This record gives sequence, structure tokens and C-alpha cells, in this order.
Amino acid sequence: MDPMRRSPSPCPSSRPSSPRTPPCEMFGQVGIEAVLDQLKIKAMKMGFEFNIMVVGQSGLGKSTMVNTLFRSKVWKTSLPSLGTPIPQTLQLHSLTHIIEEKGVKLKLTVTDTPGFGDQINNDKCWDPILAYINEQYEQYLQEEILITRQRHIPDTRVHCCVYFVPPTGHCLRPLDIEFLQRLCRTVNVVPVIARADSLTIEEREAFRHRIQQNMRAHCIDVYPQKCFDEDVNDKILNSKIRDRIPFAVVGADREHLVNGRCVLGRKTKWGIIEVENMAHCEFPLLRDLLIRSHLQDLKDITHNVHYENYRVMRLNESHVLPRGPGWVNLAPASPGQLTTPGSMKTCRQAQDDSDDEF
Ligand SMILES: Nc1nc2c(ncn2[C@@H]2O[C@H](COP(=O)(O)OP(=O)(O)O)[C@@H](O)[C@H]2O)c(=O)[nH]1
Ligand SMILES: [Mg+2]
Repeated sequence: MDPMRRSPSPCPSSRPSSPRTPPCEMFGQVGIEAVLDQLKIKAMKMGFEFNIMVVGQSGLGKSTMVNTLFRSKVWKTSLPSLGTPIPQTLQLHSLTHIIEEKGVKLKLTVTDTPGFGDQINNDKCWDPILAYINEQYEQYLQEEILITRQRHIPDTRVHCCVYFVPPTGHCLRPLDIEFLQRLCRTVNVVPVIARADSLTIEEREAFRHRIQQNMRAHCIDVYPQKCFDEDVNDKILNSKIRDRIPFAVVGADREHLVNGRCVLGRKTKWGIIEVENMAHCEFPLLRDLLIRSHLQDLKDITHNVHYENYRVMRLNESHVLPRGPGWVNLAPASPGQLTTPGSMKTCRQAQDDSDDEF
């Protein structure tokens, strides 16, 4: 997909359609295509920001998956029984790293949600997550409405939430349904079947189909949402992706030698599960979606749809009409408005988010 694709409008039907501008007959080369080089140079200078959240019960391989995706030790992983004790409440931890490849800098923020779904009573355990996501929208909004605002507003909004479904082989659990139903309206959600090496090929397919049925029955619209396909090419590519979601993934942050090649994989007694081998698991589909083909689209939909919905809701509830060009009186949201329950602990360990450019 073209990473520079136009951003979708949140409600296309409500926008007036622009009058068709006829193409102008040209009698020579102007060099317009050099704009692409300018955009590339500027983007390389600015770097990219990408904020991802991982949600799922302890031990499903969230930390390992983040390390696998970015081929770095973004998070320290732990053995389920030997690691830190399971937290008594849901906590949110964010970590920011700069990843650089071939001169392209990516400022990656990963938010982990240890404690999600680990309690006996998991009622409302999605609330702190929703509150965190809305807090980031609110921060962005408060910066955006300043009269003297920063040239580049720091973007901490969650661009994608990867939800780890346990490999039960049955169907979505009530907790999964509750979570997905709420979150998919606020953020881009990509569900995955975690630790897929514990399922046979047939079990994986049957599980995927049942999850897809569950999602349809409960109106869970995960990313890439059908209504934001912009053209036939999008439709074709995204339909293939939608057919395979949730991807059955395996994570690994160790390399092994297989036939003289170094591969990321999990060594078992009967062989090595190669995470980047499509014959073994669908990790490559997840990586391609999140990084190689849809990263910019995830950011566009976050800005143009999810954040826009939040912005409109806040402007409406402020009950103050603009008093002239550019005037918006928007009181900061009180903590209660953002559904922040007392149990939430947000621990940001951003290592390098003081600069607007990095
Ligand atoms: N079998 C299997 N084990 C995995 C997979 N991903 C991670 N693990 C292991 O599961 C344990 C917990 O992983 P971790 O990433 O810390 O899980 P988290 O609690 O969800 O962050 C570690 O021993 C990992 O090596 C996977 O895809 N398959
Ligand atoms: Mg972890």
C-alpha cells in the first residue's frame, strides 16, 4: 500500500464533495516528482513516532512479541513462574526507544498492561486501559487548542492495540468480547492468537473461524476496518488481511542456526519453530501489517477517526461555541470524565520524549 495514502474521513458522507478539478495540459517536464524526495528527506529528518499497546493475560508472550517485532530487547521477558509476581491490579507501563535502520529513525513507545485479566474478578479491567488511551487524546487536544502551540505536537496517542487471545482453541471468552467491543471504538485493535505453537494447524484454522464468527456476532470491528478502505486496491489487500485475522503468532527473541542461516525461533526437542517462516506461524503477517505496510495508515486512522471522534465529543460537551476565528474555550477534562478508576497506575518511563524532534 502507498504509505502516503490520503487519510480517511471519519464520516465521509457528511463532507461536501470537492468539485472535480480538470487536469491541466502540460507541454513539458516541471519536476513535480521531486516533491516525493523532499517529503522523504523531511520525514527522515523528523523521524517517525509509533505508539503500540499490548494487552493480554500474563505469560501469553506480549513482551516477547514486542522484541520479536522490533528485533530488539524492548522489554525484558520473564518466565511465567519465575518472573515478578502477578500484580494485584492492572498497571500500565510505557517505554520509549529510538530504533534506527538505514538512517530512518523510529521513536517507538510500547505500553504494556501487566495484570490485565489476571484477577479472579476481571470486571471492568478494561477501564484503566480506556482511560489511558483517552488521556493521550486529551493531552494532544490540550496542546492543539493552544493559541501558541508547538510546531510539532508530541504524539503519545496509541496507534495500535495488539490484543492477545489465549490459545484455548474454543472461542472468544466473555472477557475478550467485552474488551474488544469497547476498545475497537476508541483505538485500532489487532487481535492475535498468542502462543500459536500450542495448536495444531487444524485447531488454529477452526479457532480463527470461530473468533471471526464471534467478532461478527458481537459487532467487533478490528483493524483494518472495512469502512475505511479507500479504493479497490485497499479493498483487495485489506480483505486478504481480514480473512487471516486473528493471526496465529509465535514470538521469539533468540536466534538459532538453521541450515547455515541465523533465524529467530523457539528451540524445542523436536526442532526449531521459525517465527519468520509462514509454514510455521503467521508472525510475518503481523509484522508486515504493523510495520511494513500499514504503520502510516494506523497513525492516520488514529488521528482522523479515533482522535477526531474524541475531539468532537469534547468540543460538543464543552457547550461553548467558537467566539471568532480560532477561538475554542475547552476546559481540561476532569479525571472523572476520562473514566479513570482509582486502581490505575500509569508509569511512564519515556527515555527521550522531551524533544519535539529526535
Ligand atoms: N510456546 C511459546 N512460548 C512463548 C511464546 N512467546 C513467548 N513465550 C514464552 O512465554 C513466557 C512468557 O513470555 P512473556 O513475553 O514474558 O509474556 P507476557 O507476560 O505476556 O509479557 C516466556 O518464557 C516466553 O519465552 C510463544 O509464542 N510460544
Ligand atoms: Mg510482559
